[in-house]
Amino acid sequence: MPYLRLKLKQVTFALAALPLAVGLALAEDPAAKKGVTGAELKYQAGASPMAGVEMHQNVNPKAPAMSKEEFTKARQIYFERCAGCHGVLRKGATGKPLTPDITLEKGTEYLKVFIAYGSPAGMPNWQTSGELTAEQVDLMARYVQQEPPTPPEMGLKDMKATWKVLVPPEKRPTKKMNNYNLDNIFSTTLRDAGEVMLIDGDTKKIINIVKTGYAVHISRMSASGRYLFVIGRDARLNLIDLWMEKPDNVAEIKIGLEARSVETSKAKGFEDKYAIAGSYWPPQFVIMKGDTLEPLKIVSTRGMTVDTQEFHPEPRVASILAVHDKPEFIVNVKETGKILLVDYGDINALKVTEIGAARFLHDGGLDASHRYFMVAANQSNKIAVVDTKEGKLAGLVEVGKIPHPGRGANFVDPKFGPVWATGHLGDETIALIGTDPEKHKDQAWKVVRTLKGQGGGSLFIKTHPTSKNVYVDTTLNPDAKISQSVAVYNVDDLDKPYQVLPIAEWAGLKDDGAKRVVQPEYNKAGDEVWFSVWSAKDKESAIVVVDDKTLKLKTVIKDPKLITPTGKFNVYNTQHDVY
Ligand code: DHE
Repeated sequence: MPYLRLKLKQVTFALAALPLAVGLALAEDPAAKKGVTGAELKYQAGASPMAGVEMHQNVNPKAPAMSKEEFTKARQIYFERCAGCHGVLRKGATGKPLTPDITLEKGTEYLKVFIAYGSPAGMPNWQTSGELTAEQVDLMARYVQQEPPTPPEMGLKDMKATWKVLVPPEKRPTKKMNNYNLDNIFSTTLRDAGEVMLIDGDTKKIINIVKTGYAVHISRMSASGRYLFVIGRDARLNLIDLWMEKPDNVAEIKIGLEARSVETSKAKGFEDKYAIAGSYWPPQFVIMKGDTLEPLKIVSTRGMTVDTQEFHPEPRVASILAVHDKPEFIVNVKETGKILLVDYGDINALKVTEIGAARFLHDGGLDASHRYFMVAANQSNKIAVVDTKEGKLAGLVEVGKIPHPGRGANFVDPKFGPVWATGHLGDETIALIGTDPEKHKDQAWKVVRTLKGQGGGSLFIKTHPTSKNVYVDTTLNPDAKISQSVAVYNVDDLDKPYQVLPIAEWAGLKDDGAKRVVQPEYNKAGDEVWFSVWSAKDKESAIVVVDDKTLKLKTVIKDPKLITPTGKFNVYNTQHDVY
């Protein structure tokens, strides 16, 4: 079969991120469809950084003809707008499959109408919303009848070719060379700048701005609290040494083409020894040396889905968490709905326990005892609970629509005992799940209480063991008043209505950006909560610090370099899974 080899120059990712930004800025909810909110659509359809990657492309002789130039254009649009829902190989994820066996039968005219007007099941109305022109819709209708182009795989040799040790371990400090209180540093994502800002939590001063991958997703800490790991959406992983006079990069590697997760070995005897990162493409995870990022072992996640037991060619790696008291990583595989307990005690004889949960696994965290891991299966509206001691599923809890906990929030419900809570993307509820099978057996792995929040579009919920408050953001709510504020609940009186804190207003920003309030994060002491006020990259953003006791504004962190702050990761809380 003839094929074209397409080459595209790297497009700037700021452009790729546009659909999300545009969607979030809308005051009403024009994308909303029956049963699917605009927030969900825009969130799931996040742009992939693979628009500029060289790919192998077969030409399907049965499909309408396309020039090489048209292929290139269409592929770019596909990865920026469509791949998040329909998958890289178009086998379907939250969106329907779009492989030629299906699309050729539908034909160009049908597909054009579908793309232009959308569908009640959730397909956006790309043309009537003004996001694509009639010409682009025609292009996409022809493109999806062609074979999906295949992005390259990435093996050890390819990874090693991207691997750089900037400061070898023997040239690094042998003790801490600065006076920072490392435990209270916040690694803050500057999403559209491709950097993290290290902020001193005590003085609120900037320590350093470190170059990283694009649109950093998360930061995680090594067991000792010395090394900080930062993963970009473009799968670039950076290792930062906090012992340096000015903490900075000491190693980096590209572990794939697109990624969201990284974690480090926490078990006794394995402190700082390994790092693990999971990728969306290729669908695999890699275990690396903790102090250099040298890749050691790559494991594919391709395989059968948990329910229909059909082969899935691109099951993406979602969240990864380290178990604290044994050498195990919990790897959550999105499309197959499987949770892998990866025993790294001997990485040459890796033992992987596969736990069937539900589709599509996304984000999660540990309960307060650190024995149970709770993860959102977002398209099944469930939270899967893994007992890490027994290595098995402890429960599959029915919750609200599209749970989205971040790492969740652990506190004690006055009536039902210890609970872990999640907010939802698709409705306004907050589900409290009992997590104490010893003393509160009847409540364990059940929703014991449902709180009503400000609205849907919630991404993150947070509390701290020393706090009496639980904060719930509503970042993706189409109503600006709601997306720019947070709800606070008092854990001692959960029947009391929530209080609303006007975080974006407190930021006092000079221009009228989207000012989405996202991801509460506590300081080490648990007496301050930090919120990002996230506007577009050419608008002013800020971090608002709230006094947790008084619920009053404590301070606002602003800086011209504080561009598009999203996640913030307090060193101590991240290192010890305190939330
Ligand atoms: Fe995230 C966590 C994936 C969109 C900010 N996000 C995670 C995790 C995954 C994930 C798998 C858990 C990592 C872990 O714990 O190991 N996120 C995805 C997506 O696939 C999605 C839906 C679409 C996309 O294309 O990326 C997506 N995420 C977003 C955003 O739009 C956010 C708000 C800003 C951004 O970066 O683009 C965003 N995600 C975050 C943050 C966390 C996160 C801040 C960590 C929260 C925490 O407290 O742990």
